[in-house]
Amino acid sequence: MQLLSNYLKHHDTDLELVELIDTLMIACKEIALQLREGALAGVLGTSEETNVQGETQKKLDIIANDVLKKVLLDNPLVRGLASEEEDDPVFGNPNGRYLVTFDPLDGSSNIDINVSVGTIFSILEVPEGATEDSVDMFLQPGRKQVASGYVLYGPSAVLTLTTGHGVNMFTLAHTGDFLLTRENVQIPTQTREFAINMSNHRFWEPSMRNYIDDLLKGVDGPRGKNYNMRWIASMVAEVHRVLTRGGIFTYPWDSRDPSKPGKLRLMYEGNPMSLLIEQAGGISSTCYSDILDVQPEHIHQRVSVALGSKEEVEALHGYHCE
Ligand code: AHM
Ligand code: MG
Repeated sequence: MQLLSNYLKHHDTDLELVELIDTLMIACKEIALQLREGALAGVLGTSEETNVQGETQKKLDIIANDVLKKVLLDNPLVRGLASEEEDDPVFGNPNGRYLVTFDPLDGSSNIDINVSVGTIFSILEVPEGATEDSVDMFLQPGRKQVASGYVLYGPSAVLTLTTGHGVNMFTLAHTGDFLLTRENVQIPTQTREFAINMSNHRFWEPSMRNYIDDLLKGVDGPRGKNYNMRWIASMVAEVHRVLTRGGIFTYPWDSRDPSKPGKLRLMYEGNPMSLLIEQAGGISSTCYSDILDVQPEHIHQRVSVALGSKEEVEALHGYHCE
């Protein structure tokens, strides 16, 4: 079995990018250890803090954010980072080549019930001529990402990574190394499995309601198949399932807060997951067009998400683009 860094080097990955990914994994191993200890380390429960989006932070949201921030800022390759848990970007070496955005602990409502969570990350290059540190340098469409991935902290810790040449999975071994366990992941083009928070049904657009209602009609409905449903409330775990056995995952716009395009965040969740899904042969969409083409206007911008098996996302498009 191949070590993460050896695998990347053997596949002609830029050596500085390999070093940056190794740095990210130092932080993720530390987060995995803290999660494993759970109540023993006193890390469960809620802090007194709220983040920039007004959400209450779990203690582990803050710990994971601090670990990532410290480890990344120690690496001179890092010009700046932006986190779901920070109000503003944080800048490092003015000559650094890379920008990193991350959701330190996605699905953190699952921490206290001991269900899977994950770290999601996206790597961009500093645009040419960006002499002044500014938030603007982060506002690049997802297609510009040079790498993205997540570490799922489940029964095992699994890194799923793309550097723009397919998707590979690496499992954290007891030695502390990430070892290649799945190469060139491909999402099945068809599926009978969907994931959506059904309790928001009454708040969706009519097109989304029609699509889901037709799935529920099963073999006698227009889609002609019986569908199964899953909802883990952890995007990392849902995307991991989609990459492993196919499916469609969606968190669409809803009318609970009409001013926001969706719940999930473009720079920390939408873009990194979309690159993985496209690299594995799936589609990742706002329900109307590719997420990777969205031009970000704000660092904490939200986005409507529908991703997964190619033919299923195309069917969903049919309902939205009639
Ligand atoms: P978080 O980044 O604050 O954890 O929020 C994102 C999570 C996703 O992982 C998941 O898909 C969604 O929120 C679950 O939302 P809901 O609470 O509506 O089930
Ligand atoms: Mg999240």
